[in-house]
Amino acid sequence: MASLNVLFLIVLVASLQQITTADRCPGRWISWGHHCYRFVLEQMANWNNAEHRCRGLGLPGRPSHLASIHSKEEQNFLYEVFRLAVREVGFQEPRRIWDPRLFIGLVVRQSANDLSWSDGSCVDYQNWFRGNEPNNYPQSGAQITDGNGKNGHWCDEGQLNNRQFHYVCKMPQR
Ligand SMILES: [Ca+2]
Repeated sequence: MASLNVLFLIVLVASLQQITTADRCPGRWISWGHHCYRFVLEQMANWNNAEHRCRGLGLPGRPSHLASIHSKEEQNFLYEVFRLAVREVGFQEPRRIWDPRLFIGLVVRQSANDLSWSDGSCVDYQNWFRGNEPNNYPQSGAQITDGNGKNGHWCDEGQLNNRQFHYVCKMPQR
């Protein structure tokens, strides 16, 4: 039931924002800008497996990866959907409800300045939590975070095959 509630919420958010999902995105994907986004809140995975599962959701000519973020507007959209899912529906992760996280496609390679998105796009926007993030490289995956006053800012966790979180995939619209 939890995943059904989450799905209902995403559809509700999409309709509230007057987002059209009719043609350009498959079911369970939300259209925003020129891309489709799939919030995977019904399961968790480590960063490597999340990226692998996102790739498996792609369509011919429309590669899917963990989401890359290139503007404050795109960040706000992703965080708003995640925030509503966490606070309004209730999460299936009670032990970490205070600090829910959503994997995105950013990897911190060898240093805080050595960043890459899994979809190969350029790193032209960052939204790290103030102070000391990222701080778990090398080879750490970034998450959108909600708890502890983080308000959607990004944190990293090492390593890519370790911690499991929910995640969000992104692919081009048709
Ligand atoms: Ca960190």
